[in-house]
Amino acid sequence: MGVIALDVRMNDHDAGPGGAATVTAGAALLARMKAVGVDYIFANSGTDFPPIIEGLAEAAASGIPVPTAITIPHETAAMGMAHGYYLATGKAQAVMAHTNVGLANCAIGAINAATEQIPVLLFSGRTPVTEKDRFGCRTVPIGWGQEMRDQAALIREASKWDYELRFPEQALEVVDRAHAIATSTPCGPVYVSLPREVLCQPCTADGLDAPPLMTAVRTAPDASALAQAARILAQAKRPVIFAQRGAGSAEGFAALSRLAGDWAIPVVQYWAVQLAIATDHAMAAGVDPEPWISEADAILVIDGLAPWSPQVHRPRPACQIIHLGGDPLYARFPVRNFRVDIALAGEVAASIIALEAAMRDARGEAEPRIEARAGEIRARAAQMRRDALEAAAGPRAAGITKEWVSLCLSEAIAGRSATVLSELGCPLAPMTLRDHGSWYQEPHSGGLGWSFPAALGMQLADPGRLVVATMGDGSYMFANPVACHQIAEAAGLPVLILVLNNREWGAVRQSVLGIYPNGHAARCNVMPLTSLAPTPDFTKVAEASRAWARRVDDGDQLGGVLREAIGHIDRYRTQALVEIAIRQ
Ligand SMILES: Cc1ncc(C[n+]2csc(CCOP(=O)(O)OP(=O)(O)O)c2C)c(N)n1
Ligand SMILES: [Mg+2]
Repeated sequence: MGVIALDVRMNDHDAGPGGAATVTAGAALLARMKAVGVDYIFANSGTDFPPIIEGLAEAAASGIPVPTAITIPHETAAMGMAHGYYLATGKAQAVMAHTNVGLANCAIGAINAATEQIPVLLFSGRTPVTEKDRFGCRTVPIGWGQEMRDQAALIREASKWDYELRFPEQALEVVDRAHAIATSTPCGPVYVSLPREVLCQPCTADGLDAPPLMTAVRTAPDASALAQAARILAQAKRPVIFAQRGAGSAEGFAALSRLAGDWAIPVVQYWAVQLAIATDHAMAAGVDPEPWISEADAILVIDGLAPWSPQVHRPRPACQIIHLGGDPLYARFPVRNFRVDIALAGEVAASIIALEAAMRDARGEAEPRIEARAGEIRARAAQMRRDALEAAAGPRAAGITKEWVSLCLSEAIAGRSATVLSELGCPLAPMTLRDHGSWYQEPHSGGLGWSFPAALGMQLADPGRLVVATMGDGSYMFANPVACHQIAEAAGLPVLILVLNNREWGAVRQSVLGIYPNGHAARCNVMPLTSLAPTPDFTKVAEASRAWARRVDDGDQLGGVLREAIGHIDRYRTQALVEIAIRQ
């Protein structure tokens, strides 16, 4: 880390004890974020921000390195961008919001981040406590209107740790502690509230670029649990893997591919929010726990909050169940009673790699069992894949299906390094995706409005990559699309947005049919509380921010339009949107 060049003013106001160089606590906070590795602050400012904005200008004027601060016109988008940026880079970013009201708008993003173990450094201002006679005191009525008894309570359930900055000299330590806690296994968001008077005060400029005070905690599975898990999987006749949140990294992804292939263990990606194995891998066993779960004598769950549905899927009583992940018991959640015979608690990728190594010793002895099942599993997995592709390509007389969009999109992006996000958008089964980081689905917390801003964050992290966010019409509207298109244009982020428009909240309608298949609601012409008709012309929403936009009603034209959209992105590096009429 280089020495920060500080152009520090040594006057009465700026001088600390003994005349030491000082900066405002606001500037110190920003500088410290850069020092711990934060690249971006996704900020939505307000009257609590003068010391932050002044701090940014102070840093720029003084040559103090600080993260790039971007104006984000809605907090949901700020949280989603921090989420997406982390998925693309593994680096925690910061969100700064305006007092309690901005924080309230961050809550859905914090819930999503907490559920998916995404570290985010979340800050919001705190309305001034003092009413007069102090620098930074209340000056406008909202100083009173935005006061809360316990501001952090707004998101405390979703944050791993929270704190309110009390003194300016705490700025450095608080950022270090926030970052270390957020990025410790299992990761998650943290929150710091920032009273305006404190941010306005000077603090020492010493040590702004010193190494972090504390390091994040990374855990690895207990050696005996690892040996036991390896033995169970090696000795099993019908082992199966359930992977829900990917394999942790490109190395973890490669290790899982080898492990599944070498040991002939099918990998089920039920309700997967990240890709763990190529969809056309010989051991990719589709997205349905059946028939695998009822046959299994050993199950390895990799980072799965809800790896199957206990109401529907029943592992055999004698089946041994191993859970691997940052927190295999998911202690944040009051109720989660999947059986855990063995817990492999630790970083996902490192744990998979360690498990693969631990299984190597038992290989020779396991050979006959592997031989016995390999061909049969390969044939069944291949048949499942053929069925999924055939069904997706099937008749479309009643209109375009989401599966058809998956198929067309897969073909349009084939051979490119691309990431597809789906928020009630393209289903995974018919997609052909082969790499770590090529697929993300909405978090299991389901706070909608996630995929568009997450795509923006990913694109910011990796400008050359093709990032495609596919989402339902409802999900698109939840994302505050006007704000998201503004960001895409302002920040030059050439994302491709596919809006799968069925003019309804189809998932809500389906859940009513699931519980009351023959009820009154099922017999209604228009089911209450599910229709979004008439939907706006979404291409015009995008065009308002000068995006390339088309609408597709005929499924046969979809492939061509997608290629045109990608061609536009390649050539002009600006955003594109395709609205696709989907059947209900
Ligand atoms: C913030 C938020 N509000 C409400 C919901 C409840 N909800 C779950 S799915 C859904 C409908 C999604 O509609 P759309 O994106 O159009 O997808 P479709 O089901 O129609 O394919 C709703 C409203 C939610 N998950 N998140
Ligand atoms: Mg819809």
